[in-house]
Amino acid sequence: MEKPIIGILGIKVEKPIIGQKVTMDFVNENYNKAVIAAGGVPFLLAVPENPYALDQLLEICDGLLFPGGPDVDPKFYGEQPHEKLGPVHEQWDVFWFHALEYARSKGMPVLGICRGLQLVNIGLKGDLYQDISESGLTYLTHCQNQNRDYPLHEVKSVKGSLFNKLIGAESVYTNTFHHQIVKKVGEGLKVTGKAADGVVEAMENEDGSILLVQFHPEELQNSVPATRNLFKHLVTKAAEFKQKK
Ligand SMILES: [Mn+2]
Repeated sequence: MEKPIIGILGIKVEKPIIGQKVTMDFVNENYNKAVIAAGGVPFLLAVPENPYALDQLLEICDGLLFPGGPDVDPKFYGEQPHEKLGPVHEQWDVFWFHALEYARSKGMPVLGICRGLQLVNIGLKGDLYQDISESGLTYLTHCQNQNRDYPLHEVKSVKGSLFNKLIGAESVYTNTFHHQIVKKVGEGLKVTGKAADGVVEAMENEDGSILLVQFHPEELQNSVPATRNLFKHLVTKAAEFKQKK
């Protein structure tokens, strides 16, 4: 059987090439590696100028991965920018929201990581604290100085949840690279993993077609092998979706 295709939502980076700035469509290679290791075929969905022009590409996909990246523009949850808001890119957000709507309309499975968790939560009518300092839940660091594969803080899972099943334990140590956190949980989502200070670290929907984590499993594939199961779950769901297409 052919492997399922996992569309990975892209962002853009600027790099100097022979002395001139060039804008490039970008995905961290560790997402590609993790999808391949899980048995999927990764496919970069580069942000197009017209966010609605690429449905033919979305049709090719069997699952979507919403990776990490910059903050989401707070206008999408009805807020003005907080002083600690990072750089935002409305065009990228609109494309990602459109891809999410497309996936939801077809029942295509979704894995959201960091920015991906945050954007999917907003897309499902949740919102965020624009900076963790707004929340009053500040006694742990959520932006580590350690290497990206270093598991720094604990995430406790909810018994009986998909997240609990996938990590195969009551809790798991993860990395942490975020300054924004979930405030209102989106419709149809439940919180299934939390840090010791109460910060939301994992969410999922009823049938497991949406799985969201605030940490970065793509960087933990070797240091915390249980995180491989998050990608395996996406690929398994995508294979089911592909068969029913
Ligand atoms: Mn964290």
